[in-house]
Amino acid sequence: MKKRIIMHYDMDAFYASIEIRDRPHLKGKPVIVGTRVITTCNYEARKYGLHSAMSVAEARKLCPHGIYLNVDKEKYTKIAGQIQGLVSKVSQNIEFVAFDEGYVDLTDIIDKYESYDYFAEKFKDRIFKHTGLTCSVGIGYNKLTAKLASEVNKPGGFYIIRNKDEFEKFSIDKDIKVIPGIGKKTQIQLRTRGINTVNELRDYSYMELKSFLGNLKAQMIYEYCRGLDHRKVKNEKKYKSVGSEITYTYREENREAVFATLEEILDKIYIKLINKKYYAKTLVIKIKYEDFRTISRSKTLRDYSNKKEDFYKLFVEFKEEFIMEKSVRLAGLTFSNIVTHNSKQLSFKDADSLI
Ligand code: TTP
Ligand code: MG
Repeated sequence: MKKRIIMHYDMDAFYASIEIRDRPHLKGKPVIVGTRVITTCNYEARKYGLHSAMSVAEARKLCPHGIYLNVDKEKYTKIAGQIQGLVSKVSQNIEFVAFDEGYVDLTDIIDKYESYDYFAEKFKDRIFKHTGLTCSVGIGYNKLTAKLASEVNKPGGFYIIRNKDEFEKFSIDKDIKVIPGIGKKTQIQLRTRGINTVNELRDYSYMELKSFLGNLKAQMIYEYCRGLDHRKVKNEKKYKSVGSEITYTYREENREAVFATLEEILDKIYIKLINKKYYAKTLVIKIKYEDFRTISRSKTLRDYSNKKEDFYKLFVEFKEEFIMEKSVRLAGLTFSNIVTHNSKQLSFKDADSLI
């Protein structure tokens, strides 16, 4: 099997960086985003011991001169969608694991670049050029090593773990908590047995780990501490869309009637979009004529939206521009280019590389 090359990227202090980008006078100051609890804070604020999930009240005590901002999730969602769009132009073999991070399987495309370093730099430059935001990048031979690598030179840097030997060197003195799956509870179970570093963990056989961690956890940790990880980058080829269409039992000749139907469809699919907490960017119209010729046209907003009036505007443009050549047997509308509000995946077109 061909050796896999996986990249992990993670935006730096994501919400805080967006706010600073949009208000440049905040640059260099400790910036905290959160109402009651900190969602994130920039690296200046972290110097005061502030971190995600800390209460804002406590943060204000530690860092009274910090700039405290409310969360503008709608804005962050749009930018997350923009970033995911950029990433999906690198490859279709991508998996978005959170709002601001994801994996890209580079196995089949990395040869086009002169080196891993070059790719990592180019990727970061591209994100910065288009969004004004920095990210950290890790390249590894599986998801585990890519993820660990992206944390090494955070914020703004990159790191590469090329093979098992490099992983062993990299992890030799690392605390066990760097290994995914070793949370607070598992840390206690391990530390009480004197296991504090990844290297010490490697001294334990699978059977020994199993005796106190259980089968599943033991297997995962046994493999991870050796740099083994077989998880695939879950390809998000399936484009999300929300749409509906009707087939007339007769052939509709009246243009107004077709658009009246389409307007009802728009109402219907808009409700679906909202119920799913999706944001969309593109509206697609599909018409099948009596001779079965099918045409589709799309219109795209500048930004992701969940506002009825934005989509209605696109609909009105369709209505004004559309020339109905013949009577119609089917009419439909679809939202595409969708991003979910609460993170994760989406769907974007154009797969071609590059950076
Ligand atoms: P993270 O990637 O965990 O953090 P970050 O991007 O702010 O900082 P880092 O440089 O360490 O990567 O999370 C991404 C965004 O998700 C973050 O900006 C805010 C949001 N978030 C929450 O809303 N609640 C949380 O508990 C965490 C951890 C993040
Ligand atoms: Mg981040």
